[in-house]
Amino acid sequence: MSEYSLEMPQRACNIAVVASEFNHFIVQQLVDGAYDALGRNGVSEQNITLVWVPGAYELPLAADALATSARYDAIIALGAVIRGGTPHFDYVAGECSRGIAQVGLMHSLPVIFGVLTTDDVDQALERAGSGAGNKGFDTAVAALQMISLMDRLSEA
Ligand code: INI
Repeated sequence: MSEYSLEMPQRACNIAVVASEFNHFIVQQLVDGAYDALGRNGVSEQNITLVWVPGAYELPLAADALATSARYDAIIALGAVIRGGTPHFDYVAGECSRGIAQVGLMHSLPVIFGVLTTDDVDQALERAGSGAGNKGFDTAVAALQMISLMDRLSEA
């Protein structure tokens, strides 16, 4: 029987973070959380590239360009889509999540979904806090775990 548990990579990793400017006051906290997790797990800031896009809808295209460059072991997409009174939320959140998944599958690369989709600002702030309650932190841990898994699966 083989089992692949969640582990951290045993090598230097290059990470791209793509973040949306829309709702910047929340997304900046997700970015800070991601940097915190990466730093705690031995990724130096020299090995992190941060790219800003206007809104969550633009995240997949930028992620695709970063993946095409073949310079990164994982891409972390961060954003905050907050429900308003119109169907706009559904289009932005839906296309963003679909596109991010597609980029990962097209490039066989961990492209991690760190986009908050919430009913209001308070729900978003709860998920962008310091320490354990920060989705950016969690997504960076997931990115590293996926890099390790992809390394081990490609060696198997
Ligand atoms: N973009 C977001 O990242 N979050 C939102 O909540 C949001 N809302 O609510 O409209 C949003 N819209 C902008 C969108 O992502 C694109 O940047 C824009 O439509 C241009 O393509």
